[in-house]
Amino acid sequence: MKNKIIGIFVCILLLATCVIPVMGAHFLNKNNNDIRSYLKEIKNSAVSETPTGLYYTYDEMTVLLQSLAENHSDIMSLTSIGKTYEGRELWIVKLSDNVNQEEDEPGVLLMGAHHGNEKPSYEVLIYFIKFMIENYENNTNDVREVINNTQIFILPMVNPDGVEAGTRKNTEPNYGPFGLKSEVTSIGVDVNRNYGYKWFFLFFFPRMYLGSTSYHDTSEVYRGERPFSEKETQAIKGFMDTHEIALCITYHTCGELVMYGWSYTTRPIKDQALAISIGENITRINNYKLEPETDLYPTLGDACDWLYGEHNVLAYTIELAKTYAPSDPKVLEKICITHANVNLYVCQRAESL
Ligand code: 0X9
Ligand code: ZN
Repeated sequence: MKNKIIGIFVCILLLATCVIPVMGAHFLNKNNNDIRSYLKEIKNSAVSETPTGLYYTYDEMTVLLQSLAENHSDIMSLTSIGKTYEGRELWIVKLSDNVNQEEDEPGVLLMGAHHGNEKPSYEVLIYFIKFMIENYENNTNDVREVINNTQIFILPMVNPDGVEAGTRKNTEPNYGPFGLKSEVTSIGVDVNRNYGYKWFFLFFFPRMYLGSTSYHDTSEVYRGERPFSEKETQAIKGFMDTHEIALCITYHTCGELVMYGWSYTTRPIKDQALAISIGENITRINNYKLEPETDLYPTLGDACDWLYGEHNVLAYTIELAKTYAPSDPKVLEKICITHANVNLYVCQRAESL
């Protein structure tokens, strides 16, 4: 009996080791009231409707970013960090003084639209780029200071193919789970399940992540054939290999939440106190609820876990808005203004990390 148990245990171990590789502030020295009046001090640019509607399309965003980069080349650069399955460039904006040099200044990464059907998540970032440029030129002190002392990297659309298709997932065809089928079985991977940190935990703890990530390619939370199987996550991996980032916000919709810590476990991160303190200051600006990532649900392969686990980046998920894509321009404008100030705070806070 004892030998049988040992035998089973050895088999499980062997299976695991063989199968897996194959599957394979200075700002917030201010108190609350100061923050409110500080927000009023910042000049806000208006959300303007694009020719085709309230939200930018990928092409409209491309034209805008190219023209901003051309006209403000002293503080803004525009680079592509890769191409999507459908051939769209993954645009990353850098805002900083000496923008073409990699300086010894803290880096902040802001990302939107991991999920293509969550339009406010990129809209807030397009707005932020315009807000920073406008206020830099108007000599707004806080903005100038941040541009001069940090390096801000903004990837408004992580998943532009999904944005154009109006889908959560990207649009690359799947060939069954693990790509083992010879014909196309479904479309798309949830890009926010494809990062390589603890990705294999699903194999060990399937019940814990039931419904929040999946082997099944037809699922809305399909995690892909292997870690970093997707062009979007590969591009971000390549970017992170060559840049120093201290703080990150990745925007989603919806739920009005600011989330910190691990997604794969309820255990605290080693910088828990710092994560909560910065998170509290963010929620003082946007009045959202602060909670651990796992309160929404535990999951695997999301951007924040990988950024913190692999690169020590203090990373937050912000779920914007009450609905996926508000249609009232006033509602969207308020979200954009508020989160321009959230982003500004995060950049200022990065200076003293
Ligand atoms: O599931 C996601 O990727 C995000 N939520 S959404 O409704 N926009 O799909 C949350 C990602 C952060 N991870 C956890 N909170 N576990
Ligand atoms: Zn999302």
